[in-house]
Amino acid sequence: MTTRDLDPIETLTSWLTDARSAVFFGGAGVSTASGIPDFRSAAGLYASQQNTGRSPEYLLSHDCLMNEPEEFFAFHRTNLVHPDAKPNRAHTALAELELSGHLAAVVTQNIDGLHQLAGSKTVYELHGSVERNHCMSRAHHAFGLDEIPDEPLVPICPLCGAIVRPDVVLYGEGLDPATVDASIEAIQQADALIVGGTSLNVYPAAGLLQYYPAHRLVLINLTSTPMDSRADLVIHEPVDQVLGHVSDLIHDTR
Ligand code: CNA
Repeated sequence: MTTRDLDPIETLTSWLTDARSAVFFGGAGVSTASGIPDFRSAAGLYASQQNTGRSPEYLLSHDCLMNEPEEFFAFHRTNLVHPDAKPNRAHTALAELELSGHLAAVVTQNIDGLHQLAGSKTVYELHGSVERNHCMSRAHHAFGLDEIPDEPLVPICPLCGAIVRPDVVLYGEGLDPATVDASIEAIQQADALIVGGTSLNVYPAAGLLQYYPAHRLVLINLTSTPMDSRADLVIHEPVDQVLGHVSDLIHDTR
């Protein structure tokens, strides 16, 4: 039987069963089932910010942090920090696929730390993580999410008085070169690339897909993306359900 005879779930299952170095490249849609809104869905942050006169791009920018830190931290705390969120089936399925030797790495645009919480070991966080924070003095004092000074509205380092900011790549800031290099290497060596829960609108992150040389490019997203026409398999279904189903099929039959 060829993959032409299989439905999309069976095809993905067969490709991931064969895979020894697959990479998952994901975005905010991976965490919507954990109750964290994405940016561009109807229920996302862009729609909810529409009437406030301030774009999420500005409120999450380096300029906003420097010029209006109170606005920056109010938006960041309310919309991007979700300490009670739990991994969903997408996160746990990817951890299972890594453990069973099919998946080499998760490359994520997310900043929520849920892949690690689910048990994934090799996770490249292109946009950083709200779990890590540091003060903006040369001393670079580090704080976990639980340790960030609460007051005043703008968190201040108790050791040196500088602002404590999240280790998140803001609009107007560059990506960490070591994380980009490691992501490119994993993508170049992948025997399947599964892209899920991302609109592929944010650059340079989305541009990393161009480094994938092989076939077996899979897109799992509720809505269409600019890469759909280049993919070998497109599934417009919830990524948590698709990956959960595929992981069940692979791990129940081993
Ligand atoms: P985006 O532009 O909001 O796109 C999300 C995509 O996911 C959309 O195309 C949706 O249709 C799709 N989607 C939503 N739910 C599901 C689902 N259950 N199954 C399948 N598809 C779904 O977000 P991107 O990640 O593409 O944009 C990158 C930004 C978003 C990064 O800078 C992130 O830091 C930022 N972000 C991250 C989080 C997080 O860490 N959880 C939350 C919100 C935004």
